[in-house]
Amino acid sequence: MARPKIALIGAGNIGGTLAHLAAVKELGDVVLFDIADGLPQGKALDIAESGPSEGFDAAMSGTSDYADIAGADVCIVTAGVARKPGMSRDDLLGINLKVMKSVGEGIAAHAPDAFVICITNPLDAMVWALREFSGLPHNKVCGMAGVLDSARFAHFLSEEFGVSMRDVTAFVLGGHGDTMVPSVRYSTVAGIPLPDLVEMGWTTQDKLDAIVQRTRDGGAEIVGLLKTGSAYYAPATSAIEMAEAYLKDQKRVLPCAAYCDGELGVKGMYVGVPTVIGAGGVERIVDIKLNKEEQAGFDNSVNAVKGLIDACKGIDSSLA
Ligand code: A3D
Repeated sequence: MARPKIALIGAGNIGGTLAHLAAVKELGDVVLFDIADGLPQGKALDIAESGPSEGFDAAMSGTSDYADIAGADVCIVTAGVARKPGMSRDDLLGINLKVMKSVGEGIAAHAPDAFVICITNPLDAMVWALREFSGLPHNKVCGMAGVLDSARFAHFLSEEFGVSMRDVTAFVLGGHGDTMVPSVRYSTVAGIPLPDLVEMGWTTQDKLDAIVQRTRDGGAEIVGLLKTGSAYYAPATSAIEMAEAYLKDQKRVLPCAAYCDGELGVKGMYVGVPTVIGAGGVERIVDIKLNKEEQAGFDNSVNAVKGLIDACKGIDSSLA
């Protein structure tokens, strides 16, 4: 059987890291696409030259021609611009919307059967626009944010409790912005919910509240430290987890920006929800019941995403 083909649209910080991870994990042959002259070719060659030491079998190539992504099984989209200090994700909307148009058309023309994972910010609005521009089925287009936000939450929790990250299950839903909803009730250590751990004296409510806020600010914390761009190692790892779930039909239960058609009370838009990812793409949305407080936070987040989608419609009349 031929190796799967993975097209990475955008060969910047996340794109390059995605290519390296995909190669090392032998997920398939990788095509890096970017409009920057020489960048995708240079990164592809550099990674290919790490093959003999690492011992992976995966062909790497770089291109600025959409024809070269033909027949891709997975497309991961990072094309666009990233945040600099002082910018919110929403500040990127105007520029990245235009990029989503060209990327959506490129994927539709050359890789219409691919499973598409969008990472470009502002995530929930960009994945919606990318789906609209590409015309691909909703279950084959999704956004990566929840896996990353949950990983950040899990990392902070494992540090606080002094336990292995493998035993922490953290869960963040809603839009990928300041309004995201880290769910304390659905996050556990080896199945023990966080509120029980507060009662057991493992941490205090104040410390837990601070961790929830640090999770919401997780992207900004890294932007503030790097000063020249945003996070890329953990975002790339998160998207690779989703791509692997699709390519290996793992039926992973992962939070991602998925198209909701009534689930969790959301209709006709993308927002972070728990999903099952397998060979069918986003095969299912886990329609969990939220309590009053969680629902209020989630609704607030959904409204923020709605505002961004309306802004997209205002900028590009073909979306209205
Ligand atoms: P960066 O290193 O700037 O890479 C972006 C690449 O996109 C550059 O190499 C550009 O040349 C390329 N590009 C620009 N326009 C086009 C185009 N029309 N077609 C093809 N390529 C193009 O950024 P990055 O890799 O650090 O981040 C990429 C995106 O991911 C940004 O929008 C970030 O805000 C976003 N991001 C999202 C998350 C989430 O959790 C959702 C996390 C971190 C970053």
